[in-house]
Amino acid sequence: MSHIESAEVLLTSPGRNFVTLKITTSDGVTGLGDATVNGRELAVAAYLTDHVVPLLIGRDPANIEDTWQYLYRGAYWRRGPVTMAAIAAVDVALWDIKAKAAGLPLYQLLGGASRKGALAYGHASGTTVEALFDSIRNHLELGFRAIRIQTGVPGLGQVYGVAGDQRPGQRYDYEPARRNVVAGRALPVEEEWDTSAYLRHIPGVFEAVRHEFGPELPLLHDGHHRMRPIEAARLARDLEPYRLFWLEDATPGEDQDALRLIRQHSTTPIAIGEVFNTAFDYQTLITERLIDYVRSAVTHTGGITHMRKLLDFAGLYGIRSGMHGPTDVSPVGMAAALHLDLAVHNFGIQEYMKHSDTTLEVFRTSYTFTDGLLHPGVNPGLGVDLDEDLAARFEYTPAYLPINRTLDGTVHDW
Ligand code: CS2
Ligand code: MG
Repeated sequence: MSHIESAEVLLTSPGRNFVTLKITTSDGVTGLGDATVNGRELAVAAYLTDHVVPLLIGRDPANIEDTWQYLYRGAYWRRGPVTMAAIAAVDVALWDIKAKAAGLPLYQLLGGASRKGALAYGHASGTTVEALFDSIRNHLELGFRAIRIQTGVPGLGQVYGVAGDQRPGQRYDYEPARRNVVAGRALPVEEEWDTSAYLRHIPGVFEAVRHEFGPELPLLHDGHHRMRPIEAARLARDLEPYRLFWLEDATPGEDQDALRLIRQHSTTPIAIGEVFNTAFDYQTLITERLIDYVRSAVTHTGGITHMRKLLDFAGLYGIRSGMHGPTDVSPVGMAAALHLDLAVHNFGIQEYMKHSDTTLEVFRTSYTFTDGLLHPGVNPGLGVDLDEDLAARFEYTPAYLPINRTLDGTVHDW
């Protein structure tokens, strides 16, 4: 019987920090899993190294479900982003191994392809509406067929989701956790926020974009958990004329009941879940049909094994996938998402932002983006190789996501 011979936790920072688990079997097959939790990387690395890797050595790599249950149910202290990202990394690495051993791309083990490719949405943004238009045009030229739009808010400085204004053809990273050194210590950057100003501004932005780009382009928007339930309900209603593909994370993620209030007031489709980490976080939302899209990432939600269950559960209620895919999900996590996207019936859309050239030199991927559709490629396994020598040259650097404060200085959800 083949067994797990070693499992290594690799930290690298080719432009931003990533945590990768590499499992090697006694047959010499290797598998990769992404364990990156943006701004909290070392916590997952320590959980893996100190509490998970010692349990893996000697196990049969083929028994993925049993290993999942062993790490989840067997831990007593369950759930949470750190634990679930660690389990996800093990799970994805084992699926990578199983598919490589079978000589098949992973999606074939998940039931095969249900579509030609996964519709991707890109992030257009601008500090002004004019800059946003340029960014939308840029994304259309890059081939995107669905676009998320975010803008600056008059009177506020740096706002979430708005990269610097873009030049045509330019690739940009947005909101990486930032390194901000104050008196020798890395501290989070602080941003300011005013929900009333945001709510006054956004409907006009959508009106202008629909006027310029027409009614057909699928448009998405992210509220980044910043509104109170009644504010979110009002925004969802105000945006109805612009027929959004979705309004994402309108209210803080912990409060499942808040989504009920939005539903009572609006037919704008609702997406949530990038900060969730188990199917249990969705129980009320799915069974009461309070959302339309599940936003979890494979990396943060227990891997392929758990995401597949979550998506099958959502599918029973007509709810579709919209997996999280910012650049803080590594190319390994993105590849895992794409295999699931291709296989599940209730796929909706996939978030996609190309990683930097440096990241893609360290992680060599086989996925493609053509005519707005992503495809995981047909190489056996996940289709991602890690150049470990190159990875070792990019040392981990502490960085935080920003902290948010309202204009009177009160800490607000970022
Ligand atoms: C965002 C994320 O992609 C999204 O929709 O909300 O970029 C999120 O801010 C980051 O993943 C945080 O690390
Ligand atoms: Mg989001």
